Amino acid sequence: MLTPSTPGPPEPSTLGALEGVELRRVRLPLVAPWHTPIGSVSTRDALLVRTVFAGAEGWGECVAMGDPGYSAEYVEGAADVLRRHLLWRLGGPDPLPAAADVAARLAPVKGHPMAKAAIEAAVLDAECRAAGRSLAARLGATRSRVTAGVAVGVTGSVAALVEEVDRRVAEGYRRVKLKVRPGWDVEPVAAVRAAHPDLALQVDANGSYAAAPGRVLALDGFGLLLIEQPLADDDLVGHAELAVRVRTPLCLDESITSAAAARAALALGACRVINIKAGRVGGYLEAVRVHDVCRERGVAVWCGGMLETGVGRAANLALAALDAFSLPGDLSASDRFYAEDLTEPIRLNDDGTIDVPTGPGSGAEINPRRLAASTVSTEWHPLRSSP
Ligand code: SMG
Ligand code: MG
Repeated sequence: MLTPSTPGPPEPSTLGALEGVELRRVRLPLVAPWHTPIGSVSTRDALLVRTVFAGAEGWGECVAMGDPGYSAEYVEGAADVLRRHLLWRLGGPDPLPAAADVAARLAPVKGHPMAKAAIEAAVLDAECRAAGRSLAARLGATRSRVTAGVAVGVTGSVAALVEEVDRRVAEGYRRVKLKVRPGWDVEPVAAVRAAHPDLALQVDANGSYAAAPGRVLALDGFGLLLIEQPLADDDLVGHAELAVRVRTPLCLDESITSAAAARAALALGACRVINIKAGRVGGYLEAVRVHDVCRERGVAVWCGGMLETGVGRAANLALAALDAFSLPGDLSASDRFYAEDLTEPIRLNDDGTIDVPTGPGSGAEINPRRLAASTVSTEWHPLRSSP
């Protein structure tokens, strides 16, 4: 049996006390509007968390979207729960010992995994930077580069979709994910498959077949790698019933909110593949636990994306470098969504891979000019108790 990957031991603390946390709202225009079964986005309204310790600082990105369409969280709500209920739990007379303790400190607050994950990411980043160690090494990564994947939204016409897929393939992407919903499925998927017979192709429905599970069967004949989240988040039994009617593996995204949820889904036969997003499961450390559950069971996983800026994208690359991430993730280059990222741009290699950052922490190098130009607001929350 495979042994679970063990993240490295906690670093000896050169961090010092947590002085405070900055919440920073940024807005980045997308290179083109992004249309999905759950809404459209033309500007990424994101929330960054900066933890400032006496000895180091770190950044995390909250992946909540502007609207509560993907999950219950949304960026303004995440900022609110951070300021009212989460941040103070890291301060006070009993200083936070390490990133591994963040989840337990925040556990009295139910839900809000994306807000919690952003704090944990920022503490992990600071901890790794203080130790001169990469997040990838801290999480137990085994690869130095990962195969990229690109997600293509719902477009105005089938011809426009095929044109976009042609362009992505020409850019060097070897795996493409299409967004589908009832009415935008068989015809576009058939057209892309006809134009690219050998392309690694998969689809994501964001739960849009909940009212018509039988319609998913029409997607079974296109040699897809997987069909992602056809039914509602909480419908594990419905997914299990559908899974025995289709040959294409079902993959769950929204339904997998923790390692326990992953165990339940796999025990029920609700999916054969899992999309892991650190934000959705409450942090990178829980994401590693989801990975370990899948690894023990021989289940394929891949790293999802939430239109992250370079801050979150770099951390996702570290996660995707763990060994059970056997399928390409929604890990594209910075320029897939942003003409100018907040960080040094993440680039696609000629062979369709992206390098896993090796620098300290997440490896993201924030460009101060770009950060300042994208910032909408900042707030400082001091946490150090007076001596
Ligand atoms: O970052 O490449 C990306 C986006 C990938 O499709 C993507 N994400 O359900 O997997 C998903 C969506 C969620 C974000 S759109 C609201
Ligand atoms: Mg998805």
